Order: sequence, then structure tokens, then C-alpha cells
Amino acid sequence: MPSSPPEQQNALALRAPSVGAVCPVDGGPVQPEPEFLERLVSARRLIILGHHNPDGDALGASLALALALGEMGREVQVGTSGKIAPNIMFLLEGVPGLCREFRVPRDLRPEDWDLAVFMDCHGPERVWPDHAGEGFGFLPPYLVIDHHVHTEPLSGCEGLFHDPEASSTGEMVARILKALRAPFPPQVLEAILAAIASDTGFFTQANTTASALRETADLVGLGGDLEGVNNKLNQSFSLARMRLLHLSLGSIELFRGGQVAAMFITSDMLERSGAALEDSEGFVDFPRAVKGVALAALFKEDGRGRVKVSLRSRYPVSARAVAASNGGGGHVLAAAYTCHVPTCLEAREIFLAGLGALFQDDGERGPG
Ligand SMILES: [Mn+2]
Repeated sequence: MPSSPPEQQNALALRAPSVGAVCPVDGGPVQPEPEFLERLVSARRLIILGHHNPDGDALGASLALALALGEMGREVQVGTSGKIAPNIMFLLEGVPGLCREFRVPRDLRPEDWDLAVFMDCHGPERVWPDHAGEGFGFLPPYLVIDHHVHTEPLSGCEGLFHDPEASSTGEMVARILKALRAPFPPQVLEAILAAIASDTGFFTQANTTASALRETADLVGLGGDLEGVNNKLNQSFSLARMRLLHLSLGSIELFRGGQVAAMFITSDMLERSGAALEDSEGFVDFPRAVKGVALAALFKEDGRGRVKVSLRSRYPVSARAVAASNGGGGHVLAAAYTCHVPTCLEAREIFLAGLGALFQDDGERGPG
């Protein structure tokens, strides 16, 4: 390597330290704007809404914000639509009445609320997807707190706290509560930890950033109980879920030379196991765990003429791109879409045909 003058070496060293660690002196995670916080706390009566079929992040982040704002003297209701996964129902213990289902947007009387806050999604069309065509102009003014990549513009939104780099909406709520100097009682700690743990696969996925771990460390320092959250989230399943898992695991098929895995939950499997569709939370991680798989799909018959498809991928394959080409969306490595056919078999054919040139087709490998 030719030697360069000392000053040039220094400049290079400053620009690109390739060995050792340089701690960033600025940067850090995106913080909520003061105007956003002002809008949030100026409301007296708030309705906080997570996306349809809330997961641990949507529900945990919503409850944490609601509990903290309640402690600050606000009148707060958490609203959900669709089904709450059984393993996150524990979050509702000890907070009777705080969370209630709003089956359709008309259940929500806008005159009852000064402000709505949409959590872990970009607006009302993600809370009531079946009503998107009707418009939501009658809703109260609203804010959005979300870490998903938004592909469509937000209409009617008065304030946005958006950080696609955040591990979870729960992590963003922790930043908000710190900025507000809000209290962190045990139930707020539990709800935020459950939210971050849910969205990071209990701190194992690529979105387990330094910022997510720092926020988690602060919550544990305040008395947060990670072991307790793990026991409730991951060690409290029903026997029906285990029976469904047994049936579904037997259905795994590999395609495209073993790079694509598919797993199925049919109406028949649900009937035989006695489980409900929401008992299948996390099942898609099993086909993804097969060595060599870069894209995993879990097909679920919903009994109403549709098949829900959950996708997980490994870098550089984008689950989101596959979901988007089928009318869905999500994160790069975790996405979903709905296929408007009644059976897994039909949805599988459409899925495989749509993969196009994404993988080399070296022939198919199925069970047996
Ligand atoms: Mn989330």
C-alpha cells in the first residue's frame, strides 16, 4: 500500500474507523417533536387504537401510553378491533375497562373524544380494514405513533411520531414517556417490555438494535421484570395450540431448491385441534427455522373464504416485496397479505406463481 502524507492518513482515520469502536457523540434515536408532545398532552379525553388483530406491540404500546396518560389525569380508553392473541391477554389483567373492542368505526362516538392516537399503524384504515372504502372523515383529530414504513400518505393526521428504525412502537412509547417525565408504574414497564420483546422475537431479530436494548436496560433498571414477561408471553400456551402446531408442522413443504418453505393451517386442522386461528401466533417461525430457507410462508384458512398469509424472510430476500406484490405489506423481513380464495392449496398456487424470478427454480422438494 503506498504511503500517504500524515495529514491525509489522519483524515482517512477520522472518516472511516474500520477497527475498534467509536461511540457516536450525537445521533441517537429519533425523539418526538415538542409540538407532538404538546398535542398529545393537551387532550383531556383520548382514545388509543392499535391495528386490527393487535399483536404484543400494538396492544402493549397502547396500554402503556394509556396507563401513563391516565396517571397524568387524562381520561383514556384503549380500543381494539379483531382478535387479541391469547398469549397477550395477560396485559389486560388488572386494568378492567381500560380496553374495549370497537368492532366498526361507528362504534366510536367522535364527540366522546378530543383526540385519537393510532398505534403501530398509520391510521384508521389499519384498525378497520374492511371499512376503508367508506372513509373516516367523522373521526376525531388524530395522532400516529408508528415504526412501520409508510407507503401511502396520511390524511387527517394532526401529528406524527414515526421512526422506521425503531424496534417497536413500544420502544417509541418509552421515549415519549421519558420526554414527558411520565411515571413508569409496574404495569407500564410490563406493557412496554412485552411490546419490545414481541416485535424483536425476544431480542433475537435484526431489529434488536442498540437503542432497543438501551431502552430495555432502562426499563429493567426501573424494576421491569423480563423473566416474568417471558413466562407470560412464551410459556403459557394452551394444549389446543400445541395440538394445532403438531398438525401444522407436518404440512411443511419446501420449494425452489429448499429456499422457500410453506406451512399450512386448514379449517380441518383447527377443528381437529380445537384451537382458534389466533392460537397460531409465531408458527411462521418454524418453517423459517429450516436450514437454507430464505422465505417462509404460513397459510391460514380463515373460514370466511380467505387465506391469511404470514411471511418471514432472511436478508436479502424481502418478505415485504412479496407481500406487496400480493396486495399486502409490513416490514422487510416480516410481512403479510390476504388471499381471496377459500383454501390453502389455491393460495399456495398463487403464491408460488407470483414468486417469479425471485429464486432459481431447481425443482420442488416436498415431504416424502
Ligand atoms: Mn410493531
